[in-house]
Formats: sequence, C-alpha cells, structure tokens
Amino acid sequence: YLPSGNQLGLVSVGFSGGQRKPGVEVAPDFLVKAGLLDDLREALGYTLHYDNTIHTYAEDLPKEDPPQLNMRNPLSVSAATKKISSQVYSHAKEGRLTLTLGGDHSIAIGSISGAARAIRERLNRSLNVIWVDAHADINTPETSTSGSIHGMPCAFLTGIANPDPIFSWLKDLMHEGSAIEAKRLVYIGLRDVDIPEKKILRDNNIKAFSMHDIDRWGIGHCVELALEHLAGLDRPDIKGVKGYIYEGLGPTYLSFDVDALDPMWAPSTGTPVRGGLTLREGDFICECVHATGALVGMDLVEVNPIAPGYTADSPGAEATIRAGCSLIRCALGESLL
Ligand code: Z70
Ligand code: MN
Ligand code: MN
Ligand code: MN
Repeated sequence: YLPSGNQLGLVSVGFSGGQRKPGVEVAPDFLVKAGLLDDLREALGYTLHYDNTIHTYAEDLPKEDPPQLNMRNPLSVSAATKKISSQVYSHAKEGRLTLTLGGDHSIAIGSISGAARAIRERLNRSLNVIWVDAHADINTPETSTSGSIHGMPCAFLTGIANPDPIFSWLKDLMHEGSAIEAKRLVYIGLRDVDIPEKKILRDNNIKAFSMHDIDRWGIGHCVELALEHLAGLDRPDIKGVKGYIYEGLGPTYLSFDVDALDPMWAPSTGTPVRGGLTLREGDFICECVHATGALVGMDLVEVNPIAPGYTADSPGAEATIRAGCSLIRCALGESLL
C-alpha cells in the first residue's frame, strides 16, 4: 500500500495533556537521543522526512482549559490532536510510512485519523488498527472514571463516543460515521480493562486478545488470529489459502502503548500493570505486522522517562526507552534476514 523507496514520515509529539503525570512529553527527545534516527536511516535504510522538532503545539493550546463533559484538558487535547492529524495526513498522502512518537495515547486520535483520511483518499480503503496495550482506551466521557482522554481515543476514533463538540473537527475526517470501523480494531495485550469498557467491547463485538488469551494460545497463534480477522474483512474469497494473511490484509496501523510490555521491560510509564508482554513478545508482534507488508503507520506512546520513582538516567527509564526503540525497529523491519 506504500510506494517503494522506504520513505518514512516522522512526527514527534511532546504532549502529555491526555493524562495527569508529567514527563511523557519528553519521551521523543530521549528516543532520538538513544539513536533511533540513525538506526532508521543507517540500519534500516529509510529516507527520513522529519522537521527535527518535538511539537508541543504550545501556541495552539488555550491558557484556560477547565474540565468539560468529564474530560480533562479537553480543548488542549482537541487542538493538539487536530494538528497531529494534519501532520500525519501530510506524510501519508505522499505515500510515506508514518511514525508518531508520543506523548500520551490521546495523540492517536490525531495520528490514526490522519492516516485513515490519507488511506481513504489514496487507495479508497478502510484502515485497520492493531492496538497493543494493557488498557483498552475505549472509555467514553460518560464511562470514564478518570476523565483522562488517553483512556478514550478508541471511543472517539470508532465513533462510539460522540466527537461533538470537543472533537468536532474529527467529524470532517470520518467516513460513514467513524474514522475507524469497530470491526477493524483489534487489541493485543489487554489486562486492565474497566467494567464499562468490557461492555463496550462486547456490545460492539470488538476483537481482543487479552494476556489470558496469550497465555492460553501463545503469542504466535494470537497474532495470527488477529491478522486473520483483519485479512478476512477484505478478502473472504481467499480465506483458507495458505499465506492469505499476507495477501489479504488491508492497510494496517499499529498503535503501540509501551505499557503493554511487562514492567520488567518497560517500568517507566504512567500506568504500569504487572503480568504483561515480554519484550520479545512485543517485538514479535511488531515483526509480524512488518512481515505482512501492510503496515502504513505506527505510534509509540506512553514512555515516561521521569515517571514517579524514575529519573531519565535511571536504569528503569533507560530500559523503557531502549524497549521503545526496539519495538519501532522491529515494526520497521530490523529482524528481516
Ligand atoms: C483507565 C482510564 C490508561 C494508559 C491508563 C486507564 C487508561 N482505563 N491508559 N494508562 N495508557 O483512565 O480510562
Ligand atoms: Mn496503556
Ligand atoms: Mn494506551
Ligand atoms: Mn542485536
């Protein structure tokens, strides 16, 4: 779905307004300092399209932003994600693979809506989303107990939550009522899902592979089932043909929250949850998505080098940054032999 030439559009987002803990806005700086850009250019051979800027969108953010409709910082998240959406769209409409570095997971409202619009315009196709996370991030403003918008992006992207009036700009990018169809959203790694979110997943028949499923069936089988589900949406005709996942899978976006990994591998994040993926399991998911050839964009979010208990040079923060770089390299082709 991408023209050849390994063109990569990078958007660095220093935004943390979707949740309460400061620090997630400095992650892109540390990922870059860890050598990510050199790896992408030299080891993986990408031509990088990057403005060398970690965007805070400060000039677009309101001075006063009190909670509205049970959302914290609603106008800030709306303004930042609107900008992110147009930045990602600008890269994706040129046929570039896009990488968005967060920042907290609210930024996916921008990155995924921008990618979905470009894929619709370029290919007249719907975008698939693989959401790798400990959390489902599908609360509506009504069901959220935290008011943190990083717990809501999937609800806005699927149209399960009404974008009006805070995210009214998102409506312009929606196709038949949603930026992403609920059937095209697949989760991997869930283990901390709120009760109302479980109802939303059930009511909307959303495909999800929890840590329980991964323990039961293994990561290999779960990833295969996830890709099979998505591939079957576009090519039911070739279902059952060996290798059809790779023939049938439509353009696919990978949104990776580093807290999907076990805190043993990624402790320095806002909401660590024990019992998560090993680094190898995370890398494996990314490698499989790369191998499909259908990847059109990726987020890497929620690395917080100064999360409570950590400083940026502490071993836990360094491990988390290194894990983030590894996930990105795997999704972008490092493990090809
Ligand atoms: C909870 C909420 C969340 C990340 C926490 C938590 C959501 N379901 N997401 N940390 N990355 O507040 O809605
Ligand atoms: Mn999470
Ligand atoms: Mn998340
Ligand atoms: Mn090595």
